[in-house]
Amino acid sequence: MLIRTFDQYQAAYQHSIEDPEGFWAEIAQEFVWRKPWKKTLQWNFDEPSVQWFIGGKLNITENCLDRHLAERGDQPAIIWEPNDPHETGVTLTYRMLHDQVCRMANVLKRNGVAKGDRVCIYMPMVPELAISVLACARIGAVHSVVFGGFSAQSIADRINDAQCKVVITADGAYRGNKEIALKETVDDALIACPSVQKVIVLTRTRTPVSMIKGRDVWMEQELKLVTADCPAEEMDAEDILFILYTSGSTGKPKGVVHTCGGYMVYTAYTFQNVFQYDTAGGASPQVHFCTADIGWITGHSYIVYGPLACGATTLLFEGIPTWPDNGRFWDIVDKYKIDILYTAPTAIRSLMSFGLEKVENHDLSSLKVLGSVGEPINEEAWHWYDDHIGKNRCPIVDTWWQTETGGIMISPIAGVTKTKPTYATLPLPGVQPILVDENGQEIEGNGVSGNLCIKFPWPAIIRTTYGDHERCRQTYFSTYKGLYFTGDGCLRDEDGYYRITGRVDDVLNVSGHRIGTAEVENAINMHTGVVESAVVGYPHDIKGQGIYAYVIAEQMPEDHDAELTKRDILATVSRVIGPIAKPDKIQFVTGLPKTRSGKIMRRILRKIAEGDTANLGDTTTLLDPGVVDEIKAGALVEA
Ligand code: 6R9
Repeated sequence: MLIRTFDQYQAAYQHSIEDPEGFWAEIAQEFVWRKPWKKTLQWNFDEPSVQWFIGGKLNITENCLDRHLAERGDQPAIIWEPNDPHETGVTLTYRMLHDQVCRMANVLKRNGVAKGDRVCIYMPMVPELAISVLACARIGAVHSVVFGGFSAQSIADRINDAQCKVVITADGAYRGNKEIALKETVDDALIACPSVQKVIVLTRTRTPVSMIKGRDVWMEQELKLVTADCPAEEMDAEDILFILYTSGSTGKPKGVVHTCGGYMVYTAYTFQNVFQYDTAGGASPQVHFCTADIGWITGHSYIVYGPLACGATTLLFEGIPTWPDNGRFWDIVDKYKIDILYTAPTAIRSLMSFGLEKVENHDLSSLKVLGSVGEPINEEAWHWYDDHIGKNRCPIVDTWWQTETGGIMISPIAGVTKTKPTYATLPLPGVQPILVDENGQEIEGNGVSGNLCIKFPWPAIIRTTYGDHERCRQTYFSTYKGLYFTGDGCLRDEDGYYRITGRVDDVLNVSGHRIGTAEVENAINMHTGVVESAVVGYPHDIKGQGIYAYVIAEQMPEDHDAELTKRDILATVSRVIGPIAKPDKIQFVTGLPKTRSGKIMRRILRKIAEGDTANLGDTTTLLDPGVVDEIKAGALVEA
């Protein structure tokens, strides 16, 4: 399954195109199946309906845990580095992790969770988060991890959409020098969540929390009441493994559904190949450090499932890159002799801005592969990463993929594919990208750009959006007939290399976090006195994209303080979605540029937010062209 040379990559790619079923069946055979599958693939992108390894039975935790016990039971599976560098970390060997996952699975059972039930997980980046995720998978419960930065309202929406029966959380979380009250936020959410019967609470910060009789239980006490004996539930390859909510261009976030068999095969295959993880194990196994939060897909696939399915050692970091100082990543790299570092362009740009002092006083010689994910990486950040972190001896894998794709799609294979700054380079075996124009016509040849689609299913493709299959069809499979549409724009250069240029829909990418403009507008519009708003992205040095909001407010009294109102609006957005969605700039306007049919012309607002007012393009279709001059005059753009 491991590709070592470019020739092998080309051969594997060719095989995967000519005989996709044979290609993936061969890889899938390397895993533990309770019952073999009868048919490898059945698909149709119109419904859409995609099934891999049909009839196959397995449990992903047997593949991530049990099957490693004989050979690598004493090898570290998870290394945990706490927020505070002075606190002692935790290393869980495969045997210990297996034991703890089984215990936690029994805690879930004790609390009424059965196969198919949904469990919401809202936790800090502690080992118990990974353990809870795996415990759900062990008993066939469906996990829905919600990132710790989301508001009570966002948690409630997600819990209600999936009708979760149980919530796993902690009293609080540490993030840098801050303490965040997680349980309190969950309590606020649960006022509006009738489906939730039990809340399992881990002690982390030991901040005072309310514990409701009959509903809330302490994880530590529950764990004392169970054994470590928990046989894995037999799952169908197409049973749901998890739901993960992500933003789209319209309305509320959708629950992306991934299933057991295909997701396991694909995350393990891509993990091992892209990062060239050496699974030899032994006395000093390679250490993989993915800096994402498990609340996002990157954490699901490349902290938990992919690495563990390969028997790797994966590092889980609770804190942030800039605390106690901006050398924290480099402290961790040296402390654990990290082999693979997988992070986001926004983190690289942020660390770049502090200069080289904290880089130069570290060794970093253990690093072998560097990865980037989440947003396009700009040339300057790519070179800084290459020069100062990889010292020009570590290949950089710029990995393009999405929550919906489950795993990496377009990326170099470390040390195998020749890299090129800002390019995700070539599709991995099994991935068939195509570029199309607005009419869905394929754009062939090289030196072209268009909208990125995929024309053939891969094992970890989204199966549905939870509870609303039509939405899945609409969003991904209806724009271009017979194709999965990614929402990204893309360029294919003369060498056939792919470069992802960013979203072509109304989805923002702020510090690698996906946020829908409509979601932010809805939140702003909930603020008292706001009549209407329009949100666009603009280039931001560190975050990649910043959020620019144009807001029409009701007539304000003479002595009204606009700055205070802006702060109130930010508080509302924080309350409704979470701090990650707070606009960077708010401009009050008296009107928005609309077409005669009432559609906001975001193109114009985007140009103004970018400071590119000389090229507004055609404004003749506007209902009232005058508003554009007013908005231009008040724009909050630095000269
Ligand atoms: C894994 C993840 C997906 C969106 C995607 C694209 C952007 C991700 C990228 C990239 C350029 C890369 N994106 N990786 N753009 N180069 N290497 O990030 O999933 O949170 O669902 O975001 O992120 O725009 O469509 P998700």
